[in-house]
Amino acid sequence: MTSNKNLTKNEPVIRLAIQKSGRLSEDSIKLLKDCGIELRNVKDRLRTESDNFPIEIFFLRDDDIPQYVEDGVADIGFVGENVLYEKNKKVDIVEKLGFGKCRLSIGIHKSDEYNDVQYLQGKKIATSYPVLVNKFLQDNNVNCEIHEISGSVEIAPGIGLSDAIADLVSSGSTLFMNGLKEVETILNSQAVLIKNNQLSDDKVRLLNKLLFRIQSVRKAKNNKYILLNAPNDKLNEIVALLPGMKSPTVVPLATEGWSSVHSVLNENEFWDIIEQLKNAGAQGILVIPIEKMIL
Ligand code: PRT
Ligand code: ZN
Repeated sequence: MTSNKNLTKNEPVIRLAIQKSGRLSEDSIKLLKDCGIELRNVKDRLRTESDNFPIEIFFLRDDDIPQYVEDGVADIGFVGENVLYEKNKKVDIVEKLGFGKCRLSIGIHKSDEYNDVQYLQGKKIATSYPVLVNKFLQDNNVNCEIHEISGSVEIAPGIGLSDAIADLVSSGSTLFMNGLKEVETILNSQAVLIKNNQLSDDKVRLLNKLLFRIQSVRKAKNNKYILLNAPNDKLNEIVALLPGMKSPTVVPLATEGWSSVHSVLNENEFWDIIEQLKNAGAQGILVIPIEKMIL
């Protein structure tokens, strides 16, 4: 493999472990791309580099990522919290990444009556997450036998292997298709950036550089740029509704008595504020995605 062609020899490189193929792979690579990090041919590779950032990528099974980062074979990794907490490795969580969202939930036969976790007392539960499930059961003083299986957990009650399951759920359709209903959430999970807990100063500097980009990309995704026209006599009311990064920009329109107002809105408050802006007399509202946001 050739070295990063734009980088000087011996410059430190940060080694990032991501999932090779699975639900986190595409979003992991997309996040790096959004951060302006160009990767060489990522298909069917075990590792790759970037020509424009001192980073080396290792492609691994997600289950192995916490161990690799704990051992320092990789400096940092992108991995689901579900895997991280199940593996219980000594690594630090640096940042939530906002993708790979799911929950580890308990499912039981759709027709069974369920009041609380005591339902599980003396029963059998199938899961690929014995550590997390055991902790949940202990915290709730429930004595329930854990049957560990590595895949197709959702079929266990149907074939009489268990009374309940604990598995990852996102849309809920897998549970539904297997005649199960979701009754408890053990963990809400998303992909996180983890790091080895003894990184050198050089690596910390590179991590901070990457983190700064990730945070800018994520902030931009959660916000929208908004432009609107406002009659000058309603300007104060409209400006008061808009937060902006410092305060909204107001520029006069060619048409007498009107101004153009520019601002940034958070996704969560977006629809509420749009409604209020319309009611206050705003017109021609344009909403534009933001690519990067540096505060
Ligand atoms: O080969 P490797 O070990 O790397 O991959 P894997 O097969 O173990 O993992 P993969 O690719 O399936 O999932 C990787 C990570 O994606 C998980 O560890 C979670 O952090 C995250 N994630 C997010 C999910 C889901 N959503 C998800 N829905 N992982 C699995 N599922 C499965 C779930 O197990 C169930 O079978 O999807 C089904 C349920 O989905 P719904 O939409 O029907 O509810
Ligand atoms: Zn896995």
